[in-house]
Amino acid sequence: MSESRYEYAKHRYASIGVDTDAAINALSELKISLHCWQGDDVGGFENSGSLSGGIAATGNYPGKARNAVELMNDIDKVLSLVPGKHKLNIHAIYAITGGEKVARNKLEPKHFEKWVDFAKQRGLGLDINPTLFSHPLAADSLTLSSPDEKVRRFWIEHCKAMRRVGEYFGRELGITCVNNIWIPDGYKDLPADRLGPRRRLKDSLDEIFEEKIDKQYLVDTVESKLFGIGLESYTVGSHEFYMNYAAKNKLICLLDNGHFHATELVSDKIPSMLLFSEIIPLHITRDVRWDSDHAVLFDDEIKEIAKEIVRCNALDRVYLGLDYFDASINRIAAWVTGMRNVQKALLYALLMPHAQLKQLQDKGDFSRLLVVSEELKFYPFADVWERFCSKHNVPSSKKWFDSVVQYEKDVLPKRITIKKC
Ligand code: RNT
Ligand code: ZN
Repeated sequence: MSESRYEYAKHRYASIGVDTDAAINALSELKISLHCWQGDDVGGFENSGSLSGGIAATGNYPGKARNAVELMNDIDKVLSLVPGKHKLNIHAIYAITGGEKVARNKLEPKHFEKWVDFAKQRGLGLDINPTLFSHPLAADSLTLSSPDEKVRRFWIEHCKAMRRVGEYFGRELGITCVNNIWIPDGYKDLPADRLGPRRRLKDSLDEIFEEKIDKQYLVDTVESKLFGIGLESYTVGSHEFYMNYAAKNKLICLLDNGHFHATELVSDKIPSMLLFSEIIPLHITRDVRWDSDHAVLFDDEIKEIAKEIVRCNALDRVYLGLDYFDASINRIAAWVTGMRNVQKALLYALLMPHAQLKQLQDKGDFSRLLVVSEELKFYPFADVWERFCSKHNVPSSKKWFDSVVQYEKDVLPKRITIKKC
């Protein structure tokens, strides 16, 4: 990109009191947790059958990663096209056990050593999730709230085991690991008892979090949901359940913006949550009519989420993570699009004169607030984005996609036979 375009943009933004260099520097510091599960449609390496738990990856685009080596190669490709240094989000089903079958309640740090090596070599942080779906003991979509004590116990043990894996990630990498618990538990039809399952979930969580782990290494989060496919009438881990549980137990609520009513916006929840919680972790997705898990766009809601983070001065209090799994398009393109769009939204928000806009609101000058906000949309944002990409030596605009197309031609067609990890 020509220097003069950036210089012009810098000048335009400076005229409204915005420092583009400072915005680029602030964005360069922000880590996004890249979800490993976009690479193989939440398959994992257990070969335990199909995805279950009220979630679904739709599409059958060729070339999905079939083992750890392929998934790691794809992640490298993604990281080469995304500016900055980030984190990688791993699910328990991505344990690398060298062919040995290890029950989920018996997983140990050693089963994730290869991920730690991978992260160390690339300067990444790691996050972790227990996997409470796609398993025979979750076949009826009841795990931590199951009335079957054997089933409940298995999942409690699994969650405990994964907290230890998370602690190991934090210790080894010197970057705090976020351990997020999401369960599918719920019912398709109207339940006869809404309290019982929630009471059992509460008891399970109490047990899981009994072991105190240094917050420097591990931060525990709980993720609510509204409904799942086949679980439309009742979700045990609702937002109210987890907000209250987290508040009472000094835990953290994770907000997935695909997990609320269609007109309910996570952007509006952020400032409220920030008043009561030190940290807000996010699963950023695009919900199209339901929790559809489409790749994130540079759309109004993602911009609004970014604005709230920036204007609440909470860049260091919000953990950004992606969560979608689109199998209908090139999976690497889906990954990169989402990562870059989150960064674009943050840059967009960093390039706004928030103090002035707040003043207009407080003065009641809503005409000017409206006009200035609309004018801002035509500032040369794209030139600042190009500068950010070139600073981090990653291709800007459509050039990154050319390189994905090349990778698709060179690498993906070889993935025809089943290989073991
Ligand atoms: C499901 C939740 C959950 C999962 C991942 C794979 O609705 O959003 O976060 O998507 O754990
Ligand atoms: Zn999620």
